Amino acid sequence: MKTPYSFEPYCGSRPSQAELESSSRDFLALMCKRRSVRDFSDRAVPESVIQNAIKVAANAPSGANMQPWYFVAIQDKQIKREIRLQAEAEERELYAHRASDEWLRALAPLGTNAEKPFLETAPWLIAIFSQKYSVNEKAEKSKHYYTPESVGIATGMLITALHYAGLATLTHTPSPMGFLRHILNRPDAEKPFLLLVVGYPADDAKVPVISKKLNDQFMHIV
Ligand code: IYR
Repeated sequence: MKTPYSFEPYCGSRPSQAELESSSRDFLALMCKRRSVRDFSDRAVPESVIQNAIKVAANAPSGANMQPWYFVAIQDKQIKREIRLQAEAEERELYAHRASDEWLRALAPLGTNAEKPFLETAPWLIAIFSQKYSVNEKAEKSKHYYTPESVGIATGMLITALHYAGLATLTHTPSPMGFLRHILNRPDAEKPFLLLVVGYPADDAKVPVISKKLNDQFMHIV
Protein backbone atom coordinates (compact mmCIF):
# COMPACT_ATOMS: atom_id res chain seq x y z
CA MET A 1 0.00 0.00 0.00
CA LYS A 2 1.33 3.41 -0.90
CA THR A 3 1.47 5.85 1.99
CA PRO A 4 1.61 9.64 1.70
CA TYR A 5 4.81 9.56 3.75
CA SER A 6 8.23 9.25 2.20
CA PHE A 7 11.16 7.07 3.15
CA GLU A 8 14.83 7.21 2.18
CA PRO A 9 17.72 4.74 2.33
CA TYR A 10 19.29 4.43 5.78
CA CYS A 11 22.75 5.96 5.60
CA GLY A 12 24.36 4.25 8.63
CA SER A 13 27.29 1.83 8.29
CA ARG A 14 27.39 -1.97 8.77
CA PRO A 15 30.73 -2.63 10.47
CA SER A 16 32.15 -6.13 10.82
CA GLN A 17 32.02 -7.92 14.18
CA ALA A 18 35.73 -7.20 14.71
CA GLU A 19 35.15 -3.50 14.06
CA LEU A 20 32.17 -3.50 16.44
CA GLU A 21 34.29 -5.09 19.15
CA SER A 22 37.18 -2.70 18.70
CA SER A 23 35.18 0.53 18.52
CA SER A 24 32.87 -0.42 21.40
CA ARG A 25 35.90 -1.31 23.56
CA ASP A 26 37.62 1.98 22.77
CA PHE A 27 34.46 3.95 23.50
CA LEU A 28 33.93 2.11 26.76
CA ALA A 29 37.47 3.01 27.88
CA LEU A 30 36.79 6.65 27.05
CA MET A 31 33.42 6.78 28.80
CA CYS A 32 34.73 5.05 31.93
CA LYS A 33 36.73 8.24 32.49
CA ARG A 34 33.64 10.45 32.66
CA ARG A 35 33.28 12.07 36.07
CA SER A 36 31.11 14.85 37.40
CA VAL A 37 33.51 17.72 38.05
CA ARG A 38 32.92 20.64 40.43
CA ASP A 39 36.32 22.37 40.17
CA PHE A 40 36.40 24.20 36.86
CA SER A 41 39.08 26.32 35.20
CA ASP A 42 38.07 29.65 33.63
CA ARG A 43 40.03 28.70 30.48
CA ALA A 44 38.04 29.59 27.36
CA VAL A 45 36.26 26.93 25.31
CA PRO A 46 35.37 27.84 21.70
CA GLU A 47 31.69 28.44 20.97
CA SER A 48 31.93 26.04 18.01
CA VAL A 49 32.65 23.13 20.39
CA ILE A 50 29.52 23.92 22.40
CA GLN A 51 27.49 24.32 19.20
CA ASN A 52 28.68 20.96 17.90
CA ALA A 53 27.84 19.18 21.17
CA ILE A 54 24.34 20.68 21.21
CA LYS A 55 23.88 19.57 17.59
CA VAL A 56 24.76 16.04 18.72
CA ALA A 57 22.07 16.28 21.42
CA ALA A 58 19.53 17.50 18.88
CA ASN A 59 20.03 14.21 16.99
CA ALA A 60 18.56 12.24 19.91
CA PRO A 61 15.51 10.08 19.29
CA SER A 62 12.29 11.60 20.65
CA GLY A 63 8.65 10.64 21.05
CA ALA A 64 6.96 11.00 17.62
CA ASN A 65 10.05 13.00 16.57
CA MET A 66 8.69 16.02 18.42
CA GLN A 67 12.19 17.03 19.61
CA PRO A 68 10.78 18.47 22.85
CA TRP A 69 13.97 20.26 23.91
CA TYR A 70 15.57 23.68 23.84
CA PHE A 71 19.14 24.58 24.80
CA VAL A 72 20.47 27.94 25.92
CA ALA A 73 24.28 28.13 25.96
CA ILE A 74 25.40 30.86 28.33
CA GLN A 75 28.81 32.51 28.34
CA ASP A 76 27.69 36.02 29.36
CA LYS A 77 29.31 36.81 32.74
CA GLN A 78 26.39 38.89 34.02
CA ILE A 79 23.87 36.12 33.25
CA LYS A 80 26.13 33.48 34.83
CA ARG A 81 26.37 35.67 37.94
CA GLU A 82 22.58 36.05 38.13
CA ILE A 83 22.15 32.28 37.74
CA ARG A 84 24.70 31.66 40.51
CA LEU A 85 22.99 34.09 42.89
CA GLN A 86 19.55 32.57 42.36
CA ALA A 87 20.79 28.98 42.39
CA GLU A 88 22.68 29.54 45.64
CA ALA A 89 19.61 31.12 47.25
CA GLU A 90 17.59 27.97 46.43
CA GLU A 91 20.41 25.67 47.45
CA ARG A 92 20.80 27.37 50.83
CA GLU A 93 17.12 26.62 51.48
CA LEU A 94 17.59 23.06 50.25
CA TYR A 95 20.58 22.28 52.46
CA ALA A 96 19.16 24.08 55.52
CA HIS A 97 15.48 23.05 55.37
CA ARG A 98 14.13 21.29 52.32
CA ALA A 99 16.37 18.23 52.03
CA SER A 100 15.54 15.29 54.30
CA ASP A 101 18.23 13.82 56.55
CA GLU A 102 18.28 10.77 54.31
CA TRP A 103 18.98 12.97 51.29
CA LEU A 104 21.75 14.90 53.06
CA ARG A 105 23.36 11.62 54.16
CA ALA A 106 23.28 10.37 50.54
CA LEU A 107 24.95 13.61 49.36
CA ALA A 108 27.63 13.66 52.08
CA PRO A 109 30.23 11.58 50.14
CA LEU A 110 30.04 14.08 47.26
CA GLY A 111 31.07 16.97 49.52
CA THR A 112 28.49 19.34 48.01
CA ASN A 113 27.07 22.41 49.73
CA ALA A 114 25.12 25.53 48.79
CA GLU A 115 28.17 27.33 47.37
CA LYS A 116 28.26 27.10 43.58
CA PRO A 117 31.31 29.12 42.40
CA PHE A 118 31.58 26.95 39.29
CA LEU A 119 28.44 28.63 37.93
CA GLU A 120 30.64 31.70 37.36
CA THR A 121 34.07 30.12 36.87
CA ALA A 122 33.17 27.68 34.09
CA PRO A 123 33.19 29.30 30.65
CA TRP A 124 29.84 27.80 29.64
CA LEU A 125 26.55 26.83 31.21
CA ILE A 126 23.99 25.01 29.09
CA ALA A 127 20.42 25.33 30.31
CA ILE A 128 18.29 22.49 28.97
CA PHE A 129 14.55 23.02 28.77
CA SER A 130 11.84 20.46 28.11
CA GLN A 131 8.77 21.49 26.13
CA LYS A 132 5.34 20.15 27.10
CA TYR A 133 3.99 21.21 23.70
CA SER A 134 5.07 23.21 20.67
CA VAL A 135 3.26 26.12 19.07
CA ASN A 136 3.35 26.77 15.29
CA GLU A 137 3.09 30.08 13.38
CA LYS A 138 -0.72 29.81 13.48
CA ALA A 139 -0.57 29.52 17.30
CA GLU A 140 -1.74 25.87 17.07
CA LYS A 141 -0.42 23.63 19.83
CA SER A 142 1.02 20.15 19.24
CA LYS A 143 1.28 17.81 22.17
CA HIS A 144 4.66 16.24 22.90
CA TYR A 145 5.11 12.60 23.88
CA TYR A 146 7.63 10.97 26.21
CA THR A 147 9.09 14.38 26.94
CA PRO A 148 11.23 13.55 30.02
CA GLU A 149 12.58 10.41 28.35
CA SER A 150 13.42 12.30 25.14
CA VAL A 151 15.10 15.23 26.90
CA GLY A 152 16.95 12.82 29.20
CA ILE A 153 18.35 10.94 26.20
CA ALA A 154 19.35 14.22 24.48
CA THR A 155 21.07 15.36 27.68
CA GLY A 156 22.98 12.07 27.88
CA MET A 157 24.14 12.55 24.30
CA LEU A 158 25.19 16.14 25.10
CA ILE A 159 27.27 15.01 28.09
CA THR A 160 28.79 12.23 26.00
CA ALA A 161 29.66 14.62 23.14
CA LEU A 162 31.33 17.07 25.53
CA HIS A 163 33.27 14.27 27.25
CA TYR A 164 34.34 12.93 23.84
CA ALA A 165 35.61 16.42 22.95
CA GLY A 166 37.71 16.38 26.14
CA LEU A 167 35.69 18.68 28.41
CA ALA A 168 34.45 18.27 31.96
CA THR A 169 30.77 18.61 32.84
CA LEU A 170 28.54 18.78 35.86
CA THR A 171 24.84 17.98 35.77
CA HIS A 172 23.53 20.61 38.13
CA THR A 173 19.92 20.71 39.29
CA PRO A 174 19.39 23.67 41.58
CA SER A 175 16.09 22.86 43.13
CA PRO A 176 13.66 24.29 42.27
CA MET A 177 15.06 25.88 39.10
CA GLY A 178 12.08 27.80 37.73
CA PHE A 179 14.24 30.95 37.94
CA LEU A 180 16.11 29.80 34.80
CA ARG A 181 12.97 30.38 32.74
CA HIS A 182 12.78 33.98 33.93
CA ILE A 183 16.48 34.81 33.60
CA LEU A 184 16.65 33.28 30.14
CA ASN A 185 13.24 34.52 28.97
CA ARG A 186 11.84 31.15 27.99
CA PRO A 187 8.13 30.63 27.26
CA ASP A 188 5.46 29.07 29.52
CA ALA A 189 5.51 25.77 27.63
CA GLU A 190 9.11 25.19 28.71
CA LYS A 191 10.33 23.77 31.97
CA PRO A 192 13.99 23.80 33.05
CA PHE A 193 15.27 20.22 32.90
CA LEU A 194 18.90 20.57 33.91
CA LEU A 195 21.78 23.04 34.01
CA LEU A 196 24.97 21.61 32.54
CA VAL A 197 28.24 23.22 33.64
CA VAL A 198 30.92 22.88 30.95
CA GLY A 199 34.63 23.68 30.78
CA TYR A 200 38.14 22.48 31.39
CA PRO A 201 38.71 21.00 34.83
CA ALA A 202 40.85 23.15 37.16
CA ASP A 203 44.51 22.04 37.25
CA ASP A 204 44.01 20.83 40.81
CA ALA A 205 40.47 19.48 40.30
CA LYS A 206 39.49 16.72 42.70
CA VAL A 207 36.59 14.31 42.45
CA PRO A 208 35.14 12.18 45.24
CA VAL A 209 36.26 8.58 45.57
CA ILE A 210 33.10 6.68 44.73
CA SER A 211 32.37 3.22 43.38
CA LYS A 212 30.28 2.23 40.41
CA LYS A 213 27.97 -0.78 40.36
CA LEU A 214 29.65 -3.95 39.15
CA ASN A 215 28.58 -5.57 35.92
CA ASP A 216 26.25 -8.16 37.44
CA GLN A 217 24.67 -5.49 39.62
CA PHE A 218 23.44 -3.40 36.72
CA MET A 219 22.72 -5.96 34.01
CA HIS A 220 22.25 -9.55 33.04
CA ILE A 221 21.71 -11.36 29.80
CA VAL A 222 19.05 -13.98 29.22
N1 IYR B 1 21.12 20.45 44.06
C1 IYR B 1 22.03 20.31 45.19
C2 IYR B 1 21.96 18.98 45.85
C3 IYR B 1 22.36 17.81 45.06
C4 IYR B 1 21.41 16.84 44.78
C5 IYR B 1 21.77 15.70 44.14
I1 IYR B 1 20.39 14.25 43.87
C6 IYR B 1 23.09 15.50 43.72
O1 IYR B 1 23.46 14.34 43.06
C7 IYR B 1 24.06 16.46 44.00
C8 IYR B 1 23.67 17.62 44.67
C9 IYR B 1 23.45 20.69 44.77
O2 IYR B 1 23.72 20.84 43.60
O3 IYR B 1 24.30 20.84 45.64
